Amino acid sequence: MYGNAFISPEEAKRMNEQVEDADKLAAFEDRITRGEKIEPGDWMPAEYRKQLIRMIEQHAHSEIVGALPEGTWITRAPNFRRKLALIAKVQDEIGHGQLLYSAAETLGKTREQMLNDLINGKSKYSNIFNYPAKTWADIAVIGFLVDGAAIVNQVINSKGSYGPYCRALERICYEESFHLKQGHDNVVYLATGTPHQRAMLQDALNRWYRPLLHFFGPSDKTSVHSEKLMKWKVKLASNDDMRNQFLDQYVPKILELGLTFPDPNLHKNDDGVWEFSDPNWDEFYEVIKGNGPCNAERIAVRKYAEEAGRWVRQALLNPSDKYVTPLA
Ligand code: FAQ
Repeated sequence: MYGNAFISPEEAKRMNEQVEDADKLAAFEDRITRGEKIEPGDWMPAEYRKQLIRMIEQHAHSEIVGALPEGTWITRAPNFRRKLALIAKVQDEIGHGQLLYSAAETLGKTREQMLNDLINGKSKYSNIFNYPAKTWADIAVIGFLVDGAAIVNQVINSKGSYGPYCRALERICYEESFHLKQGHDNVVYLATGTPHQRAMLQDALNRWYRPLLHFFGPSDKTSVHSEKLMKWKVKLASNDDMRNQFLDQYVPKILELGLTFPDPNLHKNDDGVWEFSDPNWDEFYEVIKGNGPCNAERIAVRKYAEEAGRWVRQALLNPSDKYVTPLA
């Protein structure tokens, strides 16, 4: 399926093979300095295209895999109102994946290629969705803090240089703000509930703290792509700056509920920068390599969805095909 792509994969390959012209590169960088948006048919360096595909594709995968930990709680939501809200949120996350795959397609990689790379383990997706949602309090923490972290990152990225990605992010951020409200409501409810509910929430916070620090990527000293991405205004803040903004906004909100973070060294220094204990970066690299607690399970679910949905895609593409049959 080739949906909204403006550039075919063949065209993108041809454009990448062109010798990079110094004048074109200078004109491109001038446009970025002036704050203009780059659009799909515009000339762009092959490396810019490659980086954007990598980043938007990873983001799209994160949305559809990110729906899985929460999705497992739809049948176990504690009441009808919470269930309705969770169903709507999970549906939104899948919709964000759709928007982002469409944005990545404009750069010349098809959705099929992206989904194949996801299920074959070639593409990455956010570390944070490789941890289990063990209790209902995990759903509260995901809704408040994972969505909160995603908003910090996405609001910043939405001011970037590539038009289709920024427009997708603007829409996504509106919806994420709603997710945040339901997550906050859920956190406050549990924090002000019975001792058991508070303990369950504290336990969830303890488990999500380190993956949340990892969420913004490795420190600026070890980040691989930041320099290039910031030069081309794909990223407008470094990983450490985004992490700091997140801690600035959310640590006080958790502390004011009388909850804690499992890190005695977490504090803001005199320069306004948050300091924390080493969040175990080895664990981060293992998780993004595919060795986290739930990587295999998440990919297995995506593989199943691809296989079980194949007949639907075939039926949509070839409605007259008599031989299209659902999986048994
Ligand atoms: N997870 O050089 P850098 C959401 C990789 S959406 C996994 O610093 P960069 C919504 C990175 O790819 C969440 N891998 O990378 C939701 C690279 O490896 P590579 C996703 C990570 O790109 C909420 C290597 O480490 N958001 O949550 C991670 O400059 C609730 C070196 O790193 C986005 O994707 C990570 N956390 O900066 C859904 C936003 N961090 O590719 C459901 C767009 C780094 O060379 C429920 N992305 N790596 O093999 C970005 O802003 C950037 O890509 C960063 C990383 C900031 C994530």
